[in-house]
Amino acid sequence: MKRFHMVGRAGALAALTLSLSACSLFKAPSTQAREWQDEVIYFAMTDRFANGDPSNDNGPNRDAGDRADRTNPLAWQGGDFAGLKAKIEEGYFKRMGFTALWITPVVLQVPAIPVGDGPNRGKAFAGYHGYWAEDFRKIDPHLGTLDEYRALIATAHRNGLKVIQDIVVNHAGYGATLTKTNPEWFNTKADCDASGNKTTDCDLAGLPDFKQDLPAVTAYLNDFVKYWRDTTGIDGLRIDTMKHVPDAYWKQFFAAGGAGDPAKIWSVGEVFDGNPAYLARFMDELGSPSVFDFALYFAVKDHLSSAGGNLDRVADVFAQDGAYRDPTRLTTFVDNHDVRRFVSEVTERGGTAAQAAERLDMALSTLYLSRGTPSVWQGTEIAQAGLGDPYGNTLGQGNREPMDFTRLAGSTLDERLGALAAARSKYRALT
Ligand SMILES: [Ca+2]
Ligand SMILES: [Ca+2]
Repeated sequence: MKRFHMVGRAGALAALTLSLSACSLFKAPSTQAREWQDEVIYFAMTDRFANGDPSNDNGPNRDAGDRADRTNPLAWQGGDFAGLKAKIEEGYFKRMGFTALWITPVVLQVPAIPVGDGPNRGKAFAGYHGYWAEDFRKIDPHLGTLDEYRALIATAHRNGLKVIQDIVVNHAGYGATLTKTNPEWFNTKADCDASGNKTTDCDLAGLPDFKQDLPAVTAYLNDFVKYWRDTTGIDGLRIDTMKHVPDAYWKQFFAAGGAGDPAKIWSVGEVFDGNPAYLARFMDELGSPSVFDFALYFAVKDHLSSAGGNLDRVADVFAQDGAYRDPTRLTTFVDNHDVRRFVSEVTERGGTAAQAAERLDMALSTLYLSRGTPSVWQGTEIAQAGLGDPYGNTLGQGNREPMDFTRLAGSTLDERLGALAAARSKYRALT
């Protein structure tokens, strides 16, 4: 019990979770290999992590929007596979106890579009994040080459790191060539209006929305996932916008022999919803090995970020673990690239920067000493602030600022992450 005394209230939550998890496991043992519950994931946005090769900063040089521009938070910044590989070789992830690396999508992006409103109006808005595919089977040259991607994966494996590739099967990028060669593959406004399921059949932010129910589309999407799965050595998939894709697609995707067959590859889905019963459906009915624990995220964000929070609300999330056949399969997080960073949740509630770092430490302790696989967004180790998507923020204010490694010297969170990972590894019950 010593470990619980060490971490105070977070430990008490962990103890509660453990007892609930144990009940669930007894009720219905998981057939999923346990190994992913023992991983600790670091999430890097490749373009904003480390620039190992300045020669690729301007990508395919199609137009000005392809050029790296550090004065524009919506432009490419220069980070690449070479930068990630160098950091692995330097022991950066290992030192903090990470065992898996999730990177943003690697595929070729559509050209930049002009920003129509907000503080960055008139600037180029590029696919630096990777979620705007032009070609689902090509590497974006800003990040490097296919050979460099393979070298990154091989280096990761040599250094005890699994690699998780981010994929999108919900949509293509704005004006992607596929929308011209195969326009019938995408939902129209009329399809959206007529649909009984707006969540799956309407576009997100105007992005071309695939009709996964068409057999040709199902096959196309499955095939590109199998291509990456079977030819690069990746260990896992992070699946974007999962709730915006019809259930029938996921059922065949996760079935035996499917592109996401859990016997062949682990995956974690982004289901942006705070209701455990809704999240559970994607694992227990549709077959996803894991989903992100948005329920815990919302509680941690609202109740660990200020002295006025109510810890009961965090405990309430664990109390609903019975919604899942196996809650240990959830992937937990305190923030990510789509939400305000936890540090800014604290400061926006009136906390100081020092209090924000302390509260972040507490939030991470809660995660690491609870069920689920922790995932940590780049910048956490330096208590990076960030108000939200850079689209609506000026340079320096958003949640996807390039990593500033010089700030590690002034941070204790990198050591703390290492200590927490060591505790999880030593006391298996914590996972
Ligand atoms: Ca570069
Ligand atoms: Ca959709």
